[in-house]
Amino acid sequence: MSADPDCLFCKIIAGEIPGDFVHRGERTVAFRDINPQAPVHILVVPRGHQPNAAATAADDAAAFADIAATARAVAAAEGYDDYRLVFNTGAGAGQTVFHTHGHVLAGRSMDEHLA
Ligand code: IU
Repeated sequence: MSADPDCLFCKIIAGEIPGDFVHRGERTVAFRDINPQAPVHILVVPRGHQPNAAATAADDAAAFADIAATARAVAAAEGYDDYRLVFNTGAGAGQTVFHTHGHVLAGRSMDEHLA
């Protein structure tokens, strides 16, 4: 599976940088966001390097099913059936780490995340 030696999330997946993992699967991992924006804020990350969700959609659409299933599982493990799954896609949309990841946000009114 491809990895980018300069990618922060590839380094976390490889264990070169510590991550607070809640899931390590065959195709996805999940770890807690270092700067949580909600009581539960977990990043779901495909192991294969793609720069963003648009590239994943174009090149590995099945990865989205894995991300969605992992998001549901990690939210449920935290005790939440209701959660938000967000993909910031491109710098203009606020993306800062250019390895596809979904933000799983739960634990307070999701209205606060609509802006
Ligand atoms: P974004 O969608 O690319 O903006 O999200 C990147 C997230 O990665 C952001 O919420 C950061 O807090 C988070 N993060 C992290 O969890 N660990 C890190 O070492 C770094 C960023 I740098």
